[in-house]
Amino acid sequence: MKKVNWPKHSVLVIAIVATWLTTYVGYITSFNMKIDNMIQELILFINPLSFLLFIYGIALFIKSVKRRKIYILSISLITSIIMFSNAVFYRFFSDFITLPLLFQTSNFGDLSSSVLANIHGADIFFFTDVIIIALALKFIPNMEKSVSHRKIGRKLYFVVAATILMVNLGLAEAQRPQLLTRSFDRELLVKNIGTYNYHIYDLFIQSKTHAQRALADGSELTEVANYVNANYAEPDPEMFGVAKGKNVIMISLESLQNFVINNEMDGHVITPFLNELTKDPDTFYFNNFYHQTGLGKTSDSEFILENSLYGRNGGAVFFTNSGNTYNSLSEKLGDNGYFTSVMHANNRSFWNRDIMYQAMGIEKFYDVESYEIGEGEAVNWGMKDIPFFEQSIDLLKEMPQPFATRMITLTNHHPFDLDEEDMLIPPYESNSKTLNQYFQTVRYMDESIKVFFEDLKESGLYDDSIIIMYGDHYGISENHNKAMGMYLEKEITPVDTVELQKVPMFVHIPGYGKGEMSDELAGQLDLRPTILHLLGIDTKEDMQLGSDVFSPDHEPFVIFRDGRFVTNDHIYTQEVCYDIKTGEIDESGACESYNERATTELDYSDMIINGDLLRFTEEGQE
Ligand code: GP9
Ligand code: MN
Repeated sequence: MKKVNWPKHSVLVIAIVATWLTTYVGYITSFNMKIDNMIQELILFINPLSFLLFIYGIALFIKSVKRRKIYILSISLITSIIMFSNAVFYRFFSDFITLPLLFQTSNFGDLSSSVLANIHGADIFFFTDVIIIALALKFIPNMEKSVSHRKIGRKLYFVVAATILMVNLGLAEAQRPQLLTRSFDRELLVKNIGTYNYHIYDLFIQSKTHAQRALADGSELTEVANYVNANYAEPDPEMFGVAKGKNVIMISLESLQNFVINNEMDGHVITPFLNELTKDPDTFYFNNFYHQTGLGKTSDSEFILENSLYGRNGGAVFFTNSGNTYNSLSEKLGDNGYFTSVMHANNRSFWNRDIMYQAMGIEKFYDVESYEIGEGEAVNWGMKDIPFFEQSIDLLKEMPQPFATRMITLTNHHPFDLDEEDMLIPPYESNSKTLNQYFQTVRYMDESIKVFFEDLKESGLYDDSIIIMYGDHYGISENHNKAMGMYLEKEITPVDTVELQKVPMFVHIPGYGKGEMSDELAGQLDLRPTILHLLGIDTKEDMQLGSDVFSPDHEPFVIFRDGRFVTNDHIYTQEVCYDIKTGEIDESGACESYNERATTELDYSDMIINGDLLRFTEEGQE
C-alpha cells in the first residue's frame, strides 16, 4: 500500500473538524432551539469554531509529541463530556447547565436520580470525535516527528481564530443586540456564541459573584437594617388588610409607558379599557409612578417587585445572583398560606427565570410548556396576550386558593410587530417605525386586559381576587426622541426623558368602591410593601427599600438604578438638578441631600445583593 504523505498539521485539523461537526450535530439533535432564519443557522454552525481553534491551537505550543497527543485527546474528551452532559441535562430541565444550578444542593437530589434515566445509548455519538481523533493519532505518522513551528504560521493561525470569533460576535450582535450585556437567555447565548464560549462566560460571571459573596460576613447587615428601619412607613390602618385572604393577580404590562393612558393618537383612543379603569371606583390608578429597572428589563422589574431592592448595575441580577437567599414577596405569601406562581408563555430559561424563581421561592412556573400555541396565536416574541390570558384562566381555576400569581404579558414588546387582524387602530405616522407600531400593540394589550377581566368575572374568581397591574419598563427608548417629540408636540428635554419613565400602576379591588386617581410619586420598589399591607401582612422586619404607597408616611422620592432621581419638586439627571415645574436648572443645591440618599440607598442595595446578606437574617436562616 502506498504510504500517504499527510500534511504537517493533519491531526490538528482533523481534531478541530471532528469536534466541530460533532458539536454541531449535537446541537441540532439534542437541543430544541428555535432558528428563525439563515443567518441564525449560519451562526449556529460556526459558533463552536472559534473556541475550538483556540483551545486546540494551544497544541501548537507543546513541543513534546507525547504531551501534544495527550492534550489533543483530552480536549476532545472534555468537549464531548460538556456536550454530553448538556444534552442529558437538557432532557430533564430543557435548559443548559449553569454553575449556580450545580451549586444549588436542592437540585442535586432531582439531578442524580434523573441523570441515569436520561442517558440514551445513542449518546455515544457525542464521543465520535474522540474516536476519530484517537484513530488519527494512532495512524497518522506526522505527529511522531517533532514539528518545528514557525512563529509566523502560529500567529496567522490565531489571527484567523480571532477573526472568526469577531465575525461570530458581530453576526450575533446584529441578530440580538446587547446579547452579552442584557439578554441573558441561555438558549440565546448558546445559539449565538456556542456552548463552549457560553460556559466560559458563565464561569466568569459566576466566579465574580462568588468572590463578592465570600467577602461578606453579615456585619454589614446592621448598617443596612438601620437605614431600612429609619425609612419604614407605617401602613394606613384604613388600607391595611383591605384585601385580606383574597387571591392576588399581578400583571406585568410589557413595555407600557404612562403617556398612552387617557391619551389619543390621531383621534384614536389608545387604551380604552385602562382609561375606564382610571375612573373606576374599585381602582386606584397611580399616574406618577416610575419603573426602576436597569439592563435586566422585565427581569429587573420582577426582581424589584419581589424583593423591593434594586437590580444590579452592570447586568441582570436574575443572572448574576440567582444563588442568593431572598425574602421575596412570593416566599412571604407562601409562608402566609398562598400558592405562588408565575405565568409567562416563554421558555423557562429566559432571563434565567427557572433558577431565579427557585431562589425566590416561587412554587410553580407556568412557562410556555403550560400553554398551547395554536395556529395564528403567536406573533413577535411568542404567544399573543389574548390567547395567553384566555388559557391562563383555566390554569387559575385549577390553582389552590388563595393564590398569588404574576402574569407576564409579551405582545407589546419591541419591535412591536402585530398581525393584521390584531391591529385595532392604524399605525402612527412618523419617522420611527417603532413608535408607529407601539400604539397598535399597546391598543392590543389593552384589549387583552379587557378580555382577561371579562373571563375572570365569568370564571367566578373575580370577586375573590385583587389585581395589581404595572408597566415593567419603558417601551420607546431615547433613540426615538424625534418621533416622540412630534407626538407630544414638544422637543424632548432631559427632564422629559426622565418623566417618560413613568409607567401606569393600578390596584384593582373588586367591590371596594373608594378607589381614586392618585398622583403620589412612587416607584416599583414600593410594590412589595404595598401589596403585602393590602393583604394585612406586616413588613416591619423586612429588608426592603420601598414603602407602602398608601401609607401617610410614604416618601415621594424615586431613585433610578443609574442614580437619576425624582422628588415632588426636582428631577436629577445627567448630574444636573432641574426644577420640575419650570424645567429650569436649579443651582440652589436643592438636590444635594437627595443625591446623597440616592447613592447610599443604591449602595445598600448592592451590598445586600453582592454580599448575599439576606442569608444572615432570621428568615434567611430558616
Ligand atoms: C421575555 C420577556 C421580555 O420573557 O419578559 O423581556 P424584556 O426584553 O422586556 O426584558
Ligand atoms: Mn419587558
